[in-house]
Formats: sequence, C-alpha cells, structure tokens
Amino acid sequence: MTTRRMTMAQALIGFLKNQYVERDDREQKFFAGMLGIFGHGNIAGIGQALQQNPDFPYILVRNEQAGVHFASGFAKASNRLRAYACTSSIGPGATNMITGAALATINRLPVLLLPGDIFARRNVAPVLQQLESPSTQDVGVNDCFKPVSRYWDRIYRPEQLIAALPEAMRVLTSPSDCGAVTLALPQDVQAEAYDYPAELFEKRVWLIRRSEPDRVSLHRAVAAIRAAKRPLIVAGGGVLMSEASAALAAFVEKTSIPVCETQAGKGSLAWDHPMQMGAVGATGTLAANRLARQADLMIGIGTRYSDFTTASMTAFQNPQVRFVNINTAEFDAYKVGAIPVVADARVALGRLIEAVGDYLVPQRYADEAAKLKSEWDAEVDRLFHLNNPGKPAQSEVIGAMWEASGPRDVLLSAAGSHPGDLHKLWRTRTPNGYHMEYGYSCMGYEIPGALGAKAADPTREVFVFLGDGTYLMMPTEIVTSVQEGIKIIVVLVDNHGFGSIGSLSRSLGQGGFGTAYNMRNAKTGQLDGEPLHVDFAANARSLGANAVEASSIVELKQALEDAKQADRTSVIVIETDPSIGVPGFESWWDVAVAEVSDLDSVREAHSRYEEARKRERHHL
Ligand SMILES: Cc1ncc(C[n+]2csc(CCOP(=O)(O)OP(=O)(O)O)c2C)c(N)n1
Ligand SMILES: [Mg+2]
Repeated sequence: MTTRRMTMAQALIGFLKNQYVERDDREQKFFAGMLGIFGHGNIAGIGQALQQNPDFPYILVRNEQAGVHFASGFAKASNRLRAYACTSSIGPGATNMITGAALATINRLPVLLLPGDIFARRNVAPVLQQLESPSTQDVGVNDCFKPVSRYWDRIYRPEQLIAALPEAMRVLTSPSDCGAVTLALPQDVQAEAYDYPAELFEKRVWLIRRSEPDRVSLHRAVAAIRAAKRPLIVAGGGVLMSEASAALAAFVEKTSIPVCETQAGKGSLAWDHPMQMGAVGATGTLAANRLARQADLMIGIGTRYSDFTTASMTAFQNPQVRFVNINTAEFDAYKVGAIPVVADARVALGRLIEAVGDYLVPQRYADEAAKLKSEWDAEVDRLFHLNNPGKPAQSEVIGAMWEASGPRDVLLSAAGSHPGDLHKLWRTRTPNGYHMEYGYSCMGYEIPGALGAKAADPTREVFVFLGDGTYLMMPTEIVTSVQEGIKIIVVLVDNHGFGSIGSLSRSLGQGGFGTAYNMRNAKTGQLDGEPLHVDFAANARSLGANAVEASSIVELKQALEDAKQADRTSVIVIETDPSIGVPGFESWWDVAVAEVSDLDSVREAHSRYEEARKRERHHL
C-alpha cells in the first residue's frame, strides 16, 4: 500500500480538496474552502494544514457562529451541491458554532464543522477552556454538538479519520439525511502524523441520488389525485433543492392544480404563474389559506409541515382532507397520515405527469383559484403603495425593494417581522430568488448568510432585509464582506426594538413588555424610559460599509439605486411606522398563553386562545 506521512489535519484538508459531487451528469467540487477563527485549539493543526494548502481557500470570519451561517447560506443557495467546512478552536470558539449547527440541521443543509477539542493524551489536563467533569474524562463541550448534528464523531487517533470521512461525506451529500456534520478534533491529534493510504486523497465523486418512487405508493397517490375535487399543492424547500420548478410548472399546467408555498419553498413557481397562490399557513395569503381550508387533497412536495405551514394544524379544515407527501426523507413523507411517496421531487413529478392521464381539476375550482389569485395580487399592490403619511409602512419598504431588484436578484431574511411580511408580499421571479432562513429563524443569520448566498452566485445581487434587533445581534460580518470583496445590500428597518415580538406580546395581553428599546426608567425601575438611540449608519460605516439613512420611500429608492452601483456592501437605514403592520389573512399560530394571571388582558387573551385552539386538528 502506498502511504503518505501527514498530520491528521493535513490529511483532512487533502481529502476535502478532492471531494466532488455529481447530479444530472453535472460534476463539481463539493467544498469551496474553510471558514473560521484560529486559537490554540486549531492553529497548529488545521491552521498549519491550511497554510500549506493555499488552493483550499481560508476565510477568516468575526464570529464562529457567523462562519457556520455563511456556510449554510452558501449551501442553501447552491441547492446543497456545494458546501464549506468550518474550523474553530476549542471551548468558546467551538460552542459558538452550536447555534449554526442547529440552524443547518433544521434546514437540512450540509455544513462540515471541525471544532478543536481537548488533548486526547490527557496528561496536561485540564487545558485552557476545558470543561471538567468529576464523573468522567470522556466528556467535553463538543458533546453539545450531538443533538444538533446528523453525524458526530471525535477523532482520538489520526487513523480514525480514514473511517470517519466517508461517513461524513455520505451524510453531507444525502438528499434525505443532510445536516451538520461535526468531527471534533483534539488539538494534539490534529498535529500528529500518520502514514495515510494514498488512496484517501484520490478524487472521489459522490452521486447525489434522484430516487424513484415505489410503484405501489405512486399508484395510490395517482388514485388520490384523480379522485380529488379540490386538490392543492404545498411546495416546500425540497422543490428548490431538487431543482424541480420546471417539473412542478409542467404538472400544474397539465392538471390546473393550484400551488401554495412554504417559506423554504417560496419561489418554486414564479409569483405571476397562473397556478401560484402564494404563501400558505400562519403567514399565508388569503388565496392560499382559503383554498387550504377547503382542500380535499393536500399534495406536500418537499415540506416538513412546520407549524407555520399548517397554521398550527388549523389550516386544513375539510373533514375529508387527505394528504400525499412527496419527499426524499421517509421521516417527512409519513407526516400528517399521508400516502408517502419517498422520492426525489423532480423524478416524482415526472412520473405523476405521465400517470395522472387526463385529470384536470373541476372548472369551478380553477375559476375560484384564479379569482382569489387576482384579488391577492391587487392586495399586494395596495400594500406596496400605501402612501402612509409620515414614516412609511414596512410593506412600502418591501415594495420599493421589490421594484429595485432585478429578475435574478435574491431577497434574504431570517427573523423579526420581516419573514412573515415577505412570505406574504415578496414576488419571487426565479427559483432561489427568495432566501429565507425560517427553519431556525435565527436573528443574526442575515448578514453572514447573505455573504454565503452571494459567494454561491456572485452574478445575483443579494438584498438583505432585517430589523434593528437582528442587526445588533451580528453586524460584524460586514468586516468580512469588505475583506473578501463580497458585496451585499442591507436594508435595516429601525422600529426601536422587537416589532414582531412586541405585537405578539400585545396579542397575548402582555402589552409589549420587554420588547422595545428604551432606557431604564429610574422612576419605574422598568425599561420604559426615553427611547434608546443607536446610530446604525455610523455603526455600519465603522465596519466598512457604505451607509445612509433614508427618511422616505423616495430616498430609499435612490439609496437602493446607489447601492446597486456601488462595489462594496451598503447598509440603508430606514425608520418605519410601527403601527402599520401587514395583517394576517385568516390564519393562526399557536403560542401558549398564561393560564392564570394577575392581568385582565392576559385572562382575556387566554379565553380567546382556548377558543382558537378548538380548530387544531389531528391528521392521522
Ligand atoms: C437568536 C434569536 N433570539 C431570539 C429570537 C426571538 N425573536 C424573534 S423576532 C425577534 C425580534 C427581532 O427584532 P427586529 O430584528 O428588530 O425585527 P422586528 O421584530 O422589529 O421586525 C426576537 C427577539 C430569535 N428568533 N433568534
Ligand atoms: Mg425592530
């Protein structure tokens, strides 16, 4: 056997450089490089190995969590066909990545996490930043990655890498089991040498399978569709990951089945496609929510049925409703008592087109859907152009951003009131033109996630829409955007705190307690003093961005045009009128209300809550 004597870290980089994926006869390199921050737990191992492998790019980030968000944004925008690895030191550098790991796993995105770990040798323990336990020496902070990783391993000996790496690649390239993969790398082992088999460093191509549905399930799904009078498709993220938009369009053009979309699936069909009813569920459109309520067959494609999609199990009220689920993951396919079609979305849609024959939805149903769609389009036009006196409404800001963006541009967001408003209002023109992280809805994802999305396809402008709260959580990757020359356009809505959680609090009878940015009031002892002023433009400028304040929609439009022309990241700050929110459209979301309280308002909210919960259904 030919061997090469290398450190464990050198072998790891040598392997990662040679991993490729293949789908639809298209082959490409899987890893774009490594993101991270060095400390004593990785500098001599991974750091040294990266230094002697300049063809494997290393990107220094400002926070390890942000590094993982960058990697998730990149993987999502690449439809999981490319990924980044992330390196950290031991201790806090490692645990900073846990939030990122959870986000990646929940959104089913491939990221390879390489936290440094304590000495395997143990004789010098406890090392700096080591968590000690009186009951075992075989535990450390990296064990916290276990529940948030789809594969987890610790490499105590350099040769264990040879067994771990193929497992890591299997999970990272799996259409059904994809998520964060964590390989905890003890700092001493990273630097240890071993005679690795040369074969480990040969080019290896991982096939991203397009699995076929089994004959019986497909037959049952077709029978259910052919019998349906009011079928409705829920397009989830799986449609985009599978690049199945054209197949979906062909299927619905043949059958006239209307389509609604989850957050992850938004943009599966262009907004102006005649069968496109828009967002469904808690943040759904009137068109989609009305059709969902009476549907007799829901066809879920690549969706995991989160509570936002099902409006906390109240969206589907037809007593006869049944479900067909097309999903690569058996786990999701079996949800809501569905006929499970465990298959790739594009393949399954192709089979369905052949198998449904001459099926067409009843004309009355098609007319009803078309009417609801045109009413909804008019409502969006109205909300885009409210001409609110004084500060603009958030929906007007969205309208201006939409008008400024081009057909292939990307809108990216994650938390606050922005995801709900965008789910309803954004008019996605092309697949992946809407990049919403709403599996974990993680404040702080936006800026690093956008850098990843932009790195995945630099030909598309990336517009980020975020709030003052989420900006303050993680503005620092603006520095990374300058360092790497990755340009994004950020629109920051300043409404002086948590508009979203504030209105949620008011709806629960809690009056917005603890959600506005105010000074501590010496008289009351509460956070209800003078408004807290943060100069966001100055902050963004200090990190290296172009930054402006826009005080009207006209100024916002000009600032957006300037930002498009600029060659570096821009941050546009705009204050909005917090009293003009985008309403809900016959939807609901279950957030538990205190069962007993000193406040009348909470008691009233609780009785409304009890009433609303009666609509929650089991789909068995
Ligand atoms: C990391 C993290 N912490 C807490 C939350 C809960 N949360 C959701 S939205 C939100 C407020 C966001 O404020 P802002 O970005 O200003 O948006 P706004 O609600 O004002 O639209 C909070 C605290 C979260 N989603 N993520
Ligand atoms: Mg806010």
